[in-house]
Amino acid sequence: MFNDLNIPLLPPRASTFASEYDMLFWYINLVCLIGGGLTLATLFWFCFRYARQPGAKEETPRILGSMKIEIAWTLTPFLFFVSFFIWGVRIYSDKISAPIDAPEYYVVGKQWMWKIQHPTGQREINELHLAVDRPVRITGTSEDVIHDFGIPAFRSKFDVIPGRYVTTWYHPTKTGTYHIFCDQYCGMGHSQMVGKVHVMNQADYDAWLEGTYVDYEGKNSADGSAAWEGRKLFLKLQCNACHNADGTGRAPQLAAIHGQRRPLQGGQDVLADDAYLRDSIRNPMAKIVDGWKPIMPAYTRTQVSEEELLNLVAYIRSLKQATQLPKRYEQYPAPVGAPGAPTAEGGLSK
Ligand code: HEC
Ligand SMILES: [Cu+2]
Repeated sequence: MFNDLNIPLLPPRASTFASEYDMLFWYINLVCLIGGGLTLATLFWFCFRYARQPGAKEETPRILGSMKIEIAWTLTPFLFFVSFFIWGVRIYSDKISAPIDAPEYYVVGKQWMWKIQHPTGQREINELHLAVDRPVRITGTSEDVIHDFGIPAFRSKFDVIPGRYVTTWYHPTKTGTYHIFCDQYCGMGHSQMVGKVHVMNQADYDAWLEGTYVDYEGKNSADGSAAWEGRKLFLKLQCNACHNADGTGRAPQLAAIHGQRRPLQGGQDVLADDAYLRDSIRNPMAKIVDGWKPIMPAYTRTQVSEEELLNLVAYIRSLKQATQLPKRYEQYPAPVGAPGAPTAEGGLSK
């Protein structure tokens, strides 16, 4: 009933809980409003109706209680309160029992950020990517004090408590980007302990998992994705000594070549699909890009395993613009949280 009413006072409804939760919210509000209104109206009416009339006797009549009225005004609110309780328990028990096959995501609260780990290994900070219409289980804990992981658009919040696992679940129903808040005051940086949840369609989410969905806000691939592994390898094998972002390299710039036709020496061209990228690394001499010298070493199976090669290809596929390529002398940065590594707040960790 309330679903098609767009009341901007409320956050968007993006999970299966949202409409049921809102109905209960409005029901409680309506009952309280009507109950309070009736009490107030009666009060005013009595003030006028039973006001002392001029010339009336000094004494007021002594009236003893009425059982009927007592029962009516005790039982009526009681029944309403019980209805709040039953409805509330129904939603609550639904909220704490995740579907058995829902994949599990981990959330760790820490002064003052949210660390999130996907069941497939990807990690993110202050961001959570989810696929639409796929229920997920969320297990949360805290590294220091009590925080509370709240997503208003899902009508969901739960305390994350040091030394304990707390579980809830979501079934996102609408693609979009919504707020994550810390809903429990947790110290100085509490107001900055916020984030975003991105509900994507399945194809975008799969690309995000792989690390090739990077064009929104120009961000890099997800930590832990295939493309992210590929980037590490790219730096480790020093592919950036020749292929780099500066345009000073001795090799073609690799951004946005996937899916394009590449001109080859001898006048032919070839579609740069996954197989071509793979061959270009295993056996660079076979197809030389027009205008470049055949100086690229072949990377054999002992240097780059098939799995690593997949990651390299995913990385090249994820490159949509040249600025995403590393600099010529860039080294792989230490992971977040490691000694000397940049922290989410921008300083250096100890
Ligand atoms: C010594 C310099 C050098 C190094 C190191 C090097 N490459 Fe290359 N690479 C080249 C040159 C030059 C070409 C263009 C000529 C050719 O096709 O062989 C090329 C071509 C390519 C192509 C085809 C590009 C196109 O435009 O179609 C890919 C993909 C590629 N390299 C990936 C890699 C990867 C991945 C690594 C690291 C494992 C790497 N290269 C290391 C010099 C290098
Ligand atoms: Cu907090």
